Amino acid sequence: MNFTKSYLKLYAVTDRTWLKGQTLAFQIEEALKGGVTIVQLREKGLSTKAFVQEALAIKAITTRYNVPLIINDNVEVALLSDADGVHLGLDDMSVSKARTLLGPDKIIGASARTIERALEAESEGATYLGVGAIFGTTTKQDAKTITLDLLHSICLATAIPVVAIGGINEANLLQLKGLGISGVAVISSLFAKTDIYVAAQALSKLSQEVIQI
Ligand code: TZP
Ligand code: MG
Repeated sequence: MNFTKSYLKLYAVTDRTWLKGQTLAFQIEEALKGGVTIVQLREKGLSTKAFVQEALAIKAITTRYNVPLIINDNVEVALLSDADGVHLGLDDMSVSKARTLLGPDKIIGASARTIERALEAESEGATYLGVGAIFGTTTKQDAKTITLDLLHSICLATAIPVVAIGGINEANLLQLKGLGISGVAVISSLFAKTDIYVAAQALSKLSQEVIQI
């Protein structure tokens, strides 16, 4: 996979809270049909073995759509499943260590909510930044919001692409226009919906309006 920032346009992060009796594989394929451009497997309770098995199954789907698969938090799972990359929060492995383990070609996303952290992650070899929470969210209990001004400043300060995350939905997405972001990441405004395919289509159209090419 040859990464370009266009892969970040509509970033789907999975959440078993919203399975509603469906499988994750089904939900992810609906999202992909609707226009999702990158998928992150976010699993907080699985063993390494189960996480790897799931990643291998989902990778077979994302590969058919030429969409990168990112593993949340866990570099070991990313290596064992040959996923396209990882996303690391502030409590996870350092970006520099992950870069050493994963090599130059894998995607490494890093969470940042200050300019200092953004620049540090960039210098350690991050591929992109996840910045938020932008709007109020109940999906991540400890997520504090940052201002749109700070999001804009981080985009200006760094050379790597920025994905906005946190509380983003069809009603507020266009507020992100002109800030310099390369994509929007969503959980509940996609996976909590009854029709994930339709939700992805709508979010995809709106994302096109706000991203900086
Ligand atoms: N990181 C910052 S906010 C957030 C994460 C993982 C949750 C985003 O979920 P939602 O449902 O799109 O607000
Ligand atoms: Mg994390």
